[in-house]
Amino acid sequence: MAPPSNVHRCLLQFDALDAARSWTNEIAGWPAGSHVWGHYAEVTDSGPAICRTENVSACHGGYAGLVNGVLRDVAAEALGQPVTDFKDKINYKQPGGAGFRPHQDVVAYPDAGTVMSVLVAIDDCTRESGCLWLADGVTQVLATDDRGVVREDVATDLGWYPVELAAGDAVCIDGFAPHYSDANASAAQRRVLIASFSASSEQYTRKHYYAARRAAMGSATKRDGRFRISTIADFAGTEVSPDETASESCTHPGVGPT
Ligand SMILES: O=C(O)CCC(=O)C(=O)O
Repeated sequence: MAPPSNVHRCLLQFDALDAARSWTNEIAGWPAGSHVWGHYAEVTDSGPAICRTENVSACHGGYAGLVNGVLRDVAAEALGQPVTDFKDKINYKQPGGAGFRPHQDVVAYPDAGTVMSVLVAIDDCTRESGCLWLADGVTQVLATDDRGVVREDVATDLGWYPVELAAGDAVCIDGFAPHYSDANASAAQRRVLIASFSASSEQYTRKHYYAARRAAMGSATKRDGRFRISTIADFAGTEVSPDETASESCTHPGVGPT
């Protein structure tokens, strides 16, 4: 069967993939609470495990170059117009790490208009390790439940397909495309970088997104007292609330412009 047209096989190869792996190891080693935008852990059966670093490219030149280079080109081609990056993150999904409930990125990203995300596999993403599942053909916002994820009865009726990726492959996720993933039931880590872009004409910037994200997450936490790693409750795991978080500037090694 031909791969779906939104999949780019071997986008990163050889040295480029080795570099992304080594950058990811470097970033994973940042101390808890040292990154202003969030460097999060979750509870697993074998103890706390790193699950996400937000806004990686703000502090990492290698990833900043990748996001603003080949990933931007891929997103622009998918949208058929110039794009501007506004977000990126690494999801680590360690063995036993949780998955993500069905959601649409346009709902999760406050004030966003046109969204195209590019997910790059740093490790193999298989059904066992919790690859992405996508549903095509959705062009509007779907009904959500009180957690902001697609309502269960609506999600059940969608035509889901798994997107298994080898390390270095990438998949484009349109802002309306519902997606979810399962927990990592394998013994290997399943790390991905996801960079998100909007149409340049909309002038939706990284600064705007991260300020809106912070405000949305702050007011949600004030309401329910729960620490969270996302604006909506798409993450199916249990987040670990860090003892302290750098609030003005990052304190981890290798800090670039913040
Ligand atoms: O990493 C995954 O499996 C899913 C990612 C995702 O949907 C998200 O981070 O919003």
